[in-house]
Parts: sequence; C-alpha cells; structure tokens
Amino acid sequence: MDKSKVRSCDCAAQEMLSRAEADGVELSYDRYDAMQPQCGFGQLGLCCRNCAMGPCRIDPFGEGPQVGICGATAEVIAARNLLRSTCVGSAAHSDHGRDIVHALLAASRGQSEGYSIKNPEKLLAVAKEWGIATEGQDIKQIGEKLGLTALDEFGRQEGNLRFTSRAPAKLQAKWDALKVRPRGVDREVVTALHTTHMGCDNDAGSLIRSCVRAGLADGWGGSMIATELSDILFGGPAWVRSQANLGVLKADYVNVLVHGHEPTLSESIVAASQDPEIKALCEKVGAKGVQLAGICCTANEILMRHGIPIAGNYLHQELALLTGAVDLMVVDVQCVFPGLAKIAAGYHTKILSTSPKAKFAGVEHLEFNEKKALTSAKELLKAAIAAYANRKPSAVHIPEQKEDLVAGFTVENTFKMLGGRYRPSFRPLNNAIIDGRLRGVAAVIGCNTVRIQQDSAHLAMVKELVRHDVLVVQTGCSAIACGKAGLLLPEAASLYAGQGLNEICEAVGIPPVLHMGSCVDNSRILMACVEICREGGLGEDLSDLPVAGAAPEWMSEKAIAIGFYVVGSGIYTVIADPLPVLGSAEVTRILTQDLEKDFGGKFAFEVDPIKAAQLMIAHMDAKRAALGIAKMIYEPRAVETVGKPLTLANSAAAGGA
Ligand code: NFS
Ligand code: SF4
Repeated sequence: MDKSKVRSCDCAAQEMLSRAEADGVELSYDRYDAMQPQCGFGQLGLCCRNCAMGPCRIDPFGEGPQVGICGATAEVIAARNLLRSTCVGSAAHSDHGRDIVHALLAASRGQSEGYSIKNPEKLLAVAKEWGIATEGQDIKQIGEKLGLTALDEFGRQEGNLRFTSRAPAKLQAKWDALKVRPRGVDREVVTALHTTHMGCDNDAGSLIRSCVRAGLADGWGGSMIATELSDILFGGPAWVRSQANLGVLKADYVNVLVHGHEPTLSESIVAASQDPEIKALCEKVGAKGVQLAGICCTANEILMRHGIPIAGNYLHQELALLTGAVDLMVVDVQCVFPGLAKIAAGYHTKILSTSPKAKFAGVEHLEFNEKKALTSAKELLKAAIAAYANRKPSAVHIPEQKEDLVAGFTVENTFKMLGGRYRPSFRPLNNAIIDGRLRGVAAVIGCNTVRIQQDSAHLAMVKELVRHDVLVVQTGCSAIACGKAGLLLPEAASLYAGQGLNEICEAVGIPPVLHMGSCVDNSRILMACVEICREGGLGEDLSDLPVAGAAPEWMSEKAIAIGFYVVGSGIYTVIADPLPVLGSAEVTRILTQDLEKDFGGKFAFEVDPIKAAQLMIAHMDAKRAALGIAKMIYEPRAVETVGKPLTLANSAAAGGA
C-alpha cells in the first residue's frame, strides 16, 4: 500500500506525504520508522533514572533483575514514572491557565494594549460563585479581584481548590475520604513530584492516588480556570461556521499559521490581522490580505471565538510547511515539533517562537509581550509580510481539501438551548437520555500519534458512537479530525447518526458531534456532566451517568493528566495505546479495575477504535440498566446505511421505530 495512505486517512495529508517523499523531506513518520524497535523497557514503564545509582531496568521476562538497585519493584517504578508524566501534563495545562489570569489582571488594571473584559456576565457569575464582593464596583475592579483570587488558586497551600465545589456532593465526599481533593495546583504538582524522589513514596496504590490528585488539580483547577477566565476575557464562544484543512491556505494571501496553545497570543494576532496598517502593508507586497489559520489547540481557541479556519491538527504541523505557501508559522507552547525548523529551511517559511517557556534551536525568537499585545502581534505579522516577498510561486502546492464545519458549543450556549431560548435547561437532554432517544454522551478527545494512521481512529470511533445514538462531544485534535471529515456539520446527523440522535439534531439544528474547544476546555465537558447530574433523573454522581471518555490517538502527557481527572471524576475512559505501565501487573490492575471501586471511573486500553467504542457503549448500557432506563427507542443504525442520508426506508432497515 502507498505509504502516504498508511500514514493518514486525510486526502490533503496524503498529498503532502507523497510530496515529502518525492522531495526527500524527512518527517516524524520517517523518524518513527527509523526508531524501530522502540525500547520495550520504556514502553512497559520498567526503566528508572530517578537517581544516579541507576539507570535501572526490570526484566519483564523474569530472568534478569526484578528490582532496581535501591530495591524498587516494577510496581514502584511504573507508578512513579506515571505520576511524573501526570504532573507534567497537569503543569502544562495549569501554567497556560495562569497566563490567562495574568492577562485578565493586566486588562483589569488598564495595563494591556489589546485585551478588555468581553464577557462581564460571566465575570459576575464567577465572582459571585467565589464570594467576591461586587457591589458598587466597576467591571475592572471586579476583574482585578477575580484575577488575584484565581492566582491564589495556584499557590493555595490549604483548603480546597474552589472549582472542586462545583462537583456533585457525593463526588466531593469521595475525594475527601480518599484525600485526593486538590489544594493549590502548584502545591499538588510539587508534592507529587516530591513523592517520586528516590526513596520516598514506594507504594503503587498511593502513587496512583497521587496521579488522581495531580490530575484533578488540572481538570478542576488549572484547565477550568483557563476556560472560565478565557471566556471572561475573550468572550464566551458562540456557534460559528468555518472550515478546516490545508485548503484554507490561499495562494494570493499572506498565510500565517498560529501553532500552539495560548489564546493570549492568537487572539492578538486575530485583532492585528484586521488592522488597517497591516492591510496596507499586504497590498504593498501584492497580497490581498492576511489569511490566518491555526494548528493544534490554539486553532481551536480562535475557531471557537472568531471562526478563524483550521489548517490542521497535530500531525498536520509538518505537512502544512510542505505547501510552500506558509509565510509565517508563529509558535508558542506545547506540541510543537522541534523538527519543524529543518523542514521550514527548505522553503521560504519563517518560524517565530514567542514564549519564554519554549525556544527552539534554529528558530528566531520574537518574544510576545502581553502588555503590548497588539504591537507584538503586528510585529509578527510584519515579519510574515516580509517573508511573503520571498515566496517561490513554483514551490507552492496547496491541497484543495477543506471541509465546512460548525463549532463553538459550550455548556451555556448548547445544552441549555436544547430546550429552546425561552426555557433554557438541561431537562430536554436528560429526558432524551431517560426516554431512550439518546443512549448517552461520549467525549472523544486528544491527539494524533504517528503510531496510528492519522485521524482514522477518531473517525471510526465517532461514527460507531453516533450510529448507536450517542451524542459525541469533542475537543483538541480529535475535534479537528472530525472537522476535516465533515462530521461537525448538522447534515452529518442524517448521514451518520442513529434515528434518535438524528431527531434531536434536526430539531435543534446541531451536528451529532459537538466541537467544544481546546484541550483545556475538557473542563466544559466536566461541567456538562455536572449539569446533567444536577438536572436530575440520572443519578446523583457523575459515575451514575451513561457517559464515557476516550482518547483514541493520544500521545501527550497532558492526555494522561486528563485521563486521571476524568477517571477520578467517576467517568470510564478508554485510551488507545496503553499507559506505560504494563510491566507491572499491579499498576495495570489498579488503573483498569481498582480505581472504579474508589472513584466510579477506570481506564481501559484498546487500540481498535470500534472495539473501544463498543466498550463505551456497553458501559453506557450498564449505567442505563442500573438507572432502570435500559430500553432504547430505536435499534442502532445499520452499518450499511452509514454515510447515506437517513430516509424512512433506511431508517426502517436500521430497525426503525
Ligand atoms: Ni491536547 Fe492540544 Fe493536540 Fe494532543 Fe497537543 S494540541 S492540548 S495535547 S496533540 S490534542
Ligand atoms: Fe535505580 Fe532505585 Fe535509583 Fe531508580 S531510584 S535509578 S530504581 S536505584
């Protein structure tokens, strides 16, 4: 089979992969091939470098050493490594959240050039929730107080993270009883890292509980703060139409890609791209304007709030450069390949790093100044315009593929709207689940990985779920995968969804797959679950709900942190590649079995996306049975009708009413 087709199921990607091969450009996929066989000790979690007596490794075949030099067992080593990864993931999301707090503070104090508080209603709501006095104060004063309070959430030494009180009472009680309710975000990460020092916590169960706690500090702390304060500062998303895939680049425009994660940067670039000075400069070099598009989660942020198109997800970052049409790629933090610079060098593309937290050898650094956000952003765009002049038209090859999509779904603007504008509540959603029109809700999230054909697992899983009347909510690169494949359109309901889900989508005008934002916005999904629970009729805890989570192409340590807060919040979670713990039977058992007794949620590892979807469906059915609502109105949609418009004839073939 053609190598490009093995590597991605996206036509635009395949076109670029073939181009890379023809031009001899080395990609992450090639480096993956060259890396085979990968280290089995690492994959199994059996390698330890935590002190200089090591490195130590445990022989999984039982013939060589069974403990490290200090006596650490496979259990300790695997659990300790996993905790370190969880901390990194939690830190990444949370440090992003902290930067949003700084931007809110700057805006409130009148010290920022480009930002202002766009969503005072949400500001007031969160201020009230946190007990911040608002009477007689203007929005900026309240913004400053809220910002300072939020900042304290990171360094808080005692007490509970404020947003943990949003969880159902039963869940809060579980967290308290198991001593995993997070205090400050920084405190949890530091304490957890401490416990992984050699000769500290050497009990696998205790280490995994620390994983849950560090994860919860992300989901109900850093990530939730990032989402809520981004909504306050930049405005809450609204339903928006846009497009995704490399075809959004334009030959006659200055093409600027923003790649990374923090909306503080990308929001300013959006504003700068509409600046008259920038427009005039574009005309001067013969370009019609700036075409802005995103890669990875920063793309999701500006898609959700401004409808800026998406160039692609994680594995598109190298491929985008091969179009020869990218004049500037601006990067900030997380998920940016250090290998990009070498590819860009073969084209006219300029890459600029902007964050003091992420510099890249061979890449020019133009530090983004939050206080001078607009000026900073304009400087970046001027560099793009200068690079445009060096573009070689003969090297330009933009794939045609781009797909329409609808995004911008949030707890506030979606689920509450299911009941119509005049009686916004979660009641209609809960009723649809109780009546058996909807089986449940699945969150399909996370990355791409070179280990799996790009996007294929996301698409297969999502199609299998919606066929079974499961409403799918998405974030991150998974949402982008579905966007590129046309699943984020209202019309997709008729093509892919079961009869019950299709009826709901048609009545409300929503797609069967809802794009809810970037990976920090998984906190929106947590809150949707909280609201479903609060609405009543589906149990008293998140673990009672017919819901499940999945990351079918995960690769990042952030995904591990997310996994832990989702599981620790009571939700069954299927991930594709196993966590690197299989070298320890005990740790594997704790993650895939024991956690459920404590938290109501657990992990499952399943690489086959259809089997993984079926595990999620079986879980939802078990929860439905426990709630006494096992009966579904419709049979699942027949596989043969998937991809064809749902008509009376084929809905009857699908089992019909
Ligand atoms: Ni999430 Fe977003 Fe994508 Fe994975 Fe990376 S961009 S924060 S980590 S690869 S989904
Ligand atoms: Fe080896 Fe123990 Fe040191 Fe790890 S902490 S490297 S297992 S001696």
